[in-house]
Amino acid sequence: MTYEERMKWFHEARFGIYIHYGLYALTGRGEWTMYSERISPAEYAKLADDFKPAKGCTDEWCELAAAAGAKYVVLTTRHHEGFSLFDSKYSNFTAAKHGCKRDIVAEYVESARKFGLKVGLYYSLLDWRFPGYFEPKKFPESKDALVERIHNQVRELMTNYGEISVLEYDGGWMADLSGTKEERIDFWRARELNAMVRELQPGIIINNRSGLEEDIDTPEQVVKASASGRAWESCMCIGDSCGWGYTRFNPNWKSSEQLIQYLLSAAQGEGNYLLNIGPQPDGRIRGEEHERLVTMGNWLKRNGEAVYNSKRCPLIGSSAPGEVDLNLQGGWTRKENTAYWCIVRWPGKVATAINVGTAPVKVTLLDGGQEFPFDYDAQNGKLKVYDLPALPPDPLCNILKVEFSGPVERKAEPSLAQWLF
Ligand code: FHN
Repeated sequence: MTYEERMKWFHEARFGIYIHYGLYALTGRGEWTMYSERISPAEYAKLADDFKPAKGCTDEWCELAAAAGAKYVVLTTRHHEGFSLFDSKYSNFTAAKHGCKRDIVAEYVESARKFGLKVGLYYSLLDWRFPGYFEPKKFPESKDALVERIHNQVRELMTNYGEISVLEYDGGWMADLSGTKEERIDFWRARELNAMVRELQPGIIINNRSGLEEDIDTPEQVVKASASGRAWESCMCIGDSCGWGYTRFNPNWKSSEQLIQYLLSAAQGEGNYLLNIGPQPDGRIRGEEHERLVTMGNWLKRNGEAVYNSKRCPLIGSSAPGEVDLNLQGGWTRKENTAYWCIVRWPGKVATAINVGTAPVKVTLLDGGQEFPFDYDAQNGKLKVYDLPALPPDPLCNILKVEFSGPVERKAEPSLAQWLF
């Protein structure tokens, strides 16, 4: 299967939901609690017998992800603290052997398929319970045991749960943040690991966090486009950046408007947006997250044409790496000779786009299809759309669909001061 064939669904999807759920949810202080409070593995393991996610919670996650308009989901099968949500021959510290005594990953993959979502699995390479992770020279046997463990568990994940579409490694850094890229690759035996993964799952997409570049870049908490031709996926929390796992008191919630803008920024850069939820100790989804995902899904029902399978657009305010920023009225996505003007700050009755290098033939509001008159000055590349509603038709974000007479081009500005004369 070629790279392009493997990536096709990913580019069509544009939007996924990340699910950080595990033993750490019981602390209510996030997925780094064990380390940030230096809780001993023996003390932390006492939580396991209280790990009892409500029956059907994986259905809730996946039904909400589908309602949000996401096309894939990614679940933390084992985070840094080492508790596996799946049954494993290589660990007793699992949800199948403690508390609920269920294979949550098995339930999750079934739910994802039930709701028509591609299945992604997250797996942390590091495991804080192994001294060999922190001091590999001092504890070489522990380091080797850790690496052997992750190879065996990744094999289990790639073997026991059907087709897996995305494998999101994490935790591939050295504890002291030392080491070259090649040293990290050697530490995890990443080439051998990923060869095994691709042997078992030929169509899988692997992220860039095992040390090897593999298929996708993964900017975190920011939307930063990779160069054209390189797939990428921005992952982000709804709350502030410290709360991937359930954090009970999390004051900074992004608004639905902001989340839609981040999704559009990703689409404008031909990338994906992987938005995280952190289910509560019982696996249920908290209101703040539920409300935003439903709002995003309702908006995407009306405007998804501008997002799904969208391409970069050369028009100003979008697309080229490093230039993805929503200028006064917003950036653009594109499909063939049609471009989608993502207007986040409604200009009122007249919308003006500059540096338009191709003649438009029709302008409509994507949601509802209402057509609007426009002027296009080929000389200076200015497009003015008239008779728009004075107030924003949609309070969240509005998309003007602009059909062009040919391939969409940006009109170069001969000089920076040219427009003054
Ligand atoms: O340390 C993890 C963190 O807990 C979270 O899982 C994020 C999600 O991509 N990854 C690491 C931080 O980069």
